[in-house]
Amino acid sequence: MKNNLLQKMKLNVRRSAKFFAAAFLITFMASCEHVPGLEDVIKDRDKDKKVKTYVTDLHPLNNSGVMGTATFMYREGGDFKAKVKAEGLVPGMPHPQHIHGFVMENMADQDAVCPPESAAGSDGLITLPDGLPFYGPVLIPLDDRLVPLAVNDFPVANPAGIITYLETVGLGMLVSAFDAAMPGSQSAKDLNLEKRVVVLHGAYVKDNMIVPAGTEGAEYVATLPVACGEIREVR
Ligand SMILES: [Cu+2]
Repeated sequence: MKNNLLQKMKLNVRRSAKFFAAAFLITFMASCEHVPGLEDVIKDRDKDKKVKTYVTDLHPLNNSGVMGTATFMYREGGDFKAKVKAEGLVPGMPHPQHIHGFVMENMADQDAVCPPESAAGSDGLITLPDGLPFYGPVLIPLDDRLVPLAVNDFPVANPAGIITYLETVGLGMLVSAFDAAMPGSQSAKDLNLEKRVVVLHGAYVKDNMIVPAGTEGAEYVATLPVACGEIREVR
């Protein structure tokens, strides 16, 4: 009995809601010449999908002197843009750069951080593996394509040692690729950029120290971390 009554009430509410909607529409159409077209509706909808912006300041690792900034922007249904501007790099050499972080079910909340100086082994250098417990593995290579998440071409520093990198990919493509590679659920939230770091790599090394290009006996170590920054959201 009670259930029946409840259902009737619900039905009535629904009916009156429909009635009001119809009445409103008729009044609205009668009182206003401009009926919102599809374009207006799309514009309004897109306004709701705010642009998310993330930034980080890149600080030197291993006394590299490399400094810079990285910016990421995306909007649901739109593009994902990655920008890196950095200086103090080796002119004419490719510099691998990645978004690093932890994506493991039981470590989902682990924040990636930049390695402290104490992360350096007995050789005094923070190598790629020395930093892994802090910044985690590579999640997204900031290369010339972004998707697929395979390593393609990385930016080469200009003669002044500056990298200016800008790459764009559809957010949907990036999220799909990201989720295919990690346990995810096809949502931009899974990128969790505020829990990630950006790491730039590549320097000449001799006697466990970064040295200028052209130093005799120096070897270019493309994996050596030279700058790092923890990503934060700009609200
Ligand atoms: Cu990296």
